[in-house]
This record gives sequence, structure tokens and C-alpha cells, in this order.
Amino acid sequence: MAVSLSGCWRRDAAHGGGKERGIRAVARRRRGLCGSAGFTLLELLVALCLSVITLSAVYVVYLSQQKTSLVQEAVAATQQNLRTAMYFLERDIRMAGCNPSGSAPAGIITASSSSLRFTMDVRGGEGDGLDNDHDGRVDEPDEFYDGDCLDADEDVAYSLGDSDGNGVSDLLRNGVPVAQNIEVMDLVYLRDDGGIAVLPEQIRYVEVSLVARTGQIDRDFTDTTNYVNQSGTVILAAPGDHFRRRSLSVRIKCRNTGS
Ligand SMILES: [Ca+2]
Ligand SMILES: [Ca+2]
Ligand SMILES: [Ca+2]
Ligand SMILES: [Ca+2]
Repeated sequence: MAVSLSGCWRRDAAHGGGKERGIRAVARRRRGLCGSAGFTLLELLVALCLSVITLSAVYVVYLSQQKTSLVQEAVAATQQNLRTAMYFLERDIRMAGCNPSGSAPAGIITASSSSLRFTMDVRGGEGDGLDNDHDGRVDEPDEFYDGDCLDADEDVAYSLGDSDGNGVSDLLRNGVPVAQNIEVMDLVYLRDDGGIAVLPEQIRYVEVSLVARTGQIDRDFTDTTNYVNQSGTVILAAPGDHFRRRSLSVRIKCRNTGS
């Protein structure tokens, strides 16, 4: 009997054990199903870390590109200042001493390595009612001169000065700024044969060398360049600061002066 009961218990136990295994299997399958539909905490943390790393990399690239763009804009503005300064200087110096009538006191008045003043007769005859070129017709379009250097823009002086008070010199034309942040203007005067002119009336060429700099510093850059003129003379020794600079040097021929 005992053996029989024991056998039933084992059968029941065996039967019940099968149910339990079935329940556990179902639970495992459910857990499996739940696992495939969601994320574990570890997976979320890994995804979060990857997102932070990716966003950080994107932000660094963005900052780098923004800085590069700002530097390029500053350098472009500096180059534009340089071109503007040279445009004015070339335009006016070519006309220095212009004296079609032969009676105007036109010529180079003062010439130093950092400033220049000259006169020319290029205005006044257009509407003065006179036949300035003595060809029988009064006030023609090409009758621009009148034998004096007293009209507007006939007495021109170039120098450097800090017109806006930002600590950097600007190119001044008759005291009026025409180009900002021109740090150096170096002027060399030559005779017609290329030798150094020692008198204003000898000046046939003016070698103009300009150095312009950016308005803001670039902390990742240090300027170690020695800036020289066409003769090789240093006009600005390596500043060692964080401003970017551009230079330009041109030999300008004075059509109306020199020997
Ligand atoms: Ca006239
Ligand atoms: Ca005339
Ligand atoms: Ca005149
Ligand atoms: Ca200035």
C-alpha cells in the first residue's frame, strides 16, 4: 500500500513537476518576448553615452567651423582695407604734380617715409567761363584745369592716424580716414634711374608698402612674420602677437614729377 501511495505521489509529483516546468517555460518565453520589445538599463546607458559623444563631436566641429569662418571674414576685411588704401594712394600719387597749363604750382610738397603731401591742378576749368586750353572753345569736357591748385582735392596729404581710437592707425587722406587698421605705411622715393631721390622734384616713383591687420585677435595664431618693403628693409618686425596681417607693396609711377 505504502508502495502504491508512494508511486501515486511520484506520479502526481511527476505530473505537477511537468506543469511547473511548463509554467516556467511560458514565463521564460514571456520574458523573452518582453526583452525583445524593450531595452535594458545597460542598453539605455550605452545609447545615452553614444548620443552624448556624437553630439559633442558635432558641437566641436561646429565651433571649429564657426571660428574658421570668423577668421576668414576678418582676413577678408583686412585685405579689403589694404586694397582700398592702395587704390586711393595709387590714384592720387599718379596725378601728383599734374600741371597741364604749366602755370600751377603743382608738385610734391613734402615726402617722408610715413607721410606724403603733393598738389595738382585737375579741377576748376570745367565751368569757369574761360578757355583754359586756348583752343577757341570754353569749358569743354576735357578742360578740367585752371592754372591753380586751390580747388577741391588739388592739395592732398596722406598719413596714418588712429581716427576711431581703437588703438590701430588708419590711412588718412587730408585727415579723413579712407581705410581702417593700416598699421604701417612705408614710402620710398626713387628717381627716374631707380636711385634714391633726395629732393621732392626728383621723385619719379613712390614705392608704397602697407601692412594691415585684423581688428580682433586669433588666440590660436601668433604672427612671427617680419614685414619688409621692396628693398628688403624691415618695416614691421615680427610682432609676436595674435593679430593676423596682410601686406601689399606697389611701385607707383608719378607721371608728372621727377627726373
Ligand atoms: Ca574753362
Ligand atoms: Ca578750351
Ligand atoms: Ca585747379
Ligand atoms: Ca583706428
